Amino acid sequence: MPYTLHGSYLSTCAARVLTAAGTMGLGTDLVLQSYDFTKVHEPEWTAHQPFNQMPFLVDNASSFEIFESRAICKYLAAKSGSDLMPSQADVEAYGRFEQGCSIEQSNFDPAASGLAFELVFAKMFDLPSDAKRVEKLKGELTKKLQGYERLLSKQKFIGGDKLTLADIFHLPYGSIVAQLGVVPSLTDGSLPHVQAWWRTISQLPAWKEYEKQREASMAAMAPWK
Ligand SMILES: N[C@@H](CCC(=O)N[C@@H](CS)C(=O)NCC(=O)O)C(=O)O
Repeated sequence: MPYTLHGSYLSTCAARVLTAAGTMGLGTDLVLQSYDFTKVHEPEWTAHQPFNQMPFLVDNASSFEIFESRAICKYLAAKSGSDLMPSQADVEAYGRFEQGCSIEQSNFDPAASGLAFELVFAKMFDLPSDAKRVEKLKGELTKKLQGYERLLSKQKFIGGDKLTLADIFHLPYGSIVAQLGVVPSLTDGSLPHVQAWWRTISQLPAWKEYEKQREASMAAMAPWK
């Protein structure tokens, strides 16, 4: 197998990599080696990912290792020549792509991942949830989506007029926020360009496949349900 991703189906960051790899057509080249979350605290894990987080990727041909889900996706795209990441030779397309990646990381992820933590993961890990923070994050993400609407009225996707990794990066936390319905403007049509964009990316076959695999994996570990 060319690539091994060490993580879990329950890891949103592993989901990002699995969806990107599937969309690049690398689905069968990459296998997920699944672990319990407690594993990230063991020295055996921090030798590969020093920040006690999953996932990390091993390129089995070279034994090269890389962590940080977005960097893993870009590594896979560079190696496979995928058009989900424009070539640096096309400087404008590449610039728009990097702009899109930064938009996701600075304007979407902080609020969306915070909401996912407060409303889903805190419960899952028996941690307290902060209702005041939830309200604050809802307001922040709602405001950010107005910026998304302005951007998406000028270009079809976050990184330009074509689907790129920048769009895929939104899926794991965006889908949690969408399912919870806590930021209605993502899906209710009040921001029509955002709604159309979200509908397109959340229907990507590799994302649907990931969701199926996650369900199967959760069913296999009944205590998580
Ligand atoms: N920026 C990192 C974040 C990784 C991360 O937060 N991983 C979570 C799972 S999605 C984790 O391993 N958490 C373990 C813990 O907090 O104990 C990435 O994108 O890979």
